[in-house]
Amino acid sequence: HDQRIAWWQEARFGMFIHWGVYSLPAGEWEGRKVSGYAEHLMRKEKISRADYLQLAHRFNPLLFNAAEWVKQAQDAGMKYLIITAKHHDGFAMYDSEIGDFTITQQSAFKRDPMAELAAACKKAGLKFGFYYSHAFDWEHPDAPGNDWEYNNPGGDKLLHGGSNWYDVHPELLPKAQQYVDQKAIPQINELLTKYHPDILWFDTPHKLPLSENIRILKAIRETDPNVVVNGRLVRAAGAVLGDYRNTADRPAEFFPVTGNWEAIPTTNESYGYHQFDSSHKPVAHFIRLLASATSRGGNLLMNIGPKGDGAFDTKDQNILEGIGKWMKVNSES
Ligand code: JFZ
Repeated sequence: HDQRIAWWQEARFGMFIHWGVYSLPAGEWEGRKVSGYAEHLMRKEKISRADYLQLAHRFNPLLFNAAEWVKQAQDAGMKYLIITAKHHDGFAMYDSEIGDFTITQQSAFKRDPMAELAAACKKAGLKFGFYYSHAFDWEHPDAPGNDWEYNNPGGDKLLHGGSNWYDVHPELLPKAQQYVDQKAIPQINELLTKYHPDILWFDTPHKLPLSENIRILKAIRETDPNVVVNGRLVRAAGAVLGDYRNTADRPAEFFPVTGNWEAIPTTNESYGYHQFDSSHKPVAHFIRLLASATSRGGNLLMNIGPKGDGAFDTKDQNILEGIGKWMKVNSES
């Protein structure tokens, strides 16, 4: 563990990127604004797998340029980059051979942006990794979370016992296990063996029972004992079984002062690009967070949401540039 996490402890500042099919509608559905997290559009609007695929077919981010993204991260002083290889919608933003819900098979773009980013990061000496939604998967017929099309447990409804569904309805567990065996573990193995990421970032562990999360962690360690794993893969009675723990996006006053930890503030109120959310915080806010995190021994993984055309939002860009200017003035080298 100590060796595995050494680079991460030095890194201090990283770029978190939420980018997917949802970046195209960007908080709008059937002519209406959809507030909150833009990356939750499929769940909020109860969009069917077939309708979501229509969006995927239109996804064609021709302005995407991996080297340019990496440059913007490094110019802001960031030392690592983590991007959504698969968010809760279940759509693989890389060339996956598991299933057909993938960017290479379904989008007009056809390219593999994760491969391009992995290569660009490696070339530039930026640590690189993936966000992978291991629990929530709204396209897979057996996975937790989709209660509008499949009536699966783990969704919004209190049907099946809400977030403790596996305690209330253990008979539904084999279905979720089937998803873990058929999609989650094989895709995580693909990501590890095809792209050799430095870090994997997981989320919403409460959608699966502890035993499933531990099974996934074991599979990861078997495939690649050196990959750093965040604290939101397995959470058991306050304990963290990953390499470090994550805080919620809270004010600096509540940052921890001990252990390995990471905060994940986003520039506005959404992680994925939201065309109607202009609540971006000023540059000074992020510099303060960074100073506070660093002084308490933690890392700041600042999120931005690139647009559906592959360009960064100018509001995000301005924040990154502002931080970069401060970094330049205040760094020794
Ligand atoms: C989750 C996701 O649902 C969201 O789309 C995004 O990916 C974000 C980074 O993670 O949302 C969360 C999860 C946990 C907390 C807040 C938002 N939390 O612990 O406060």
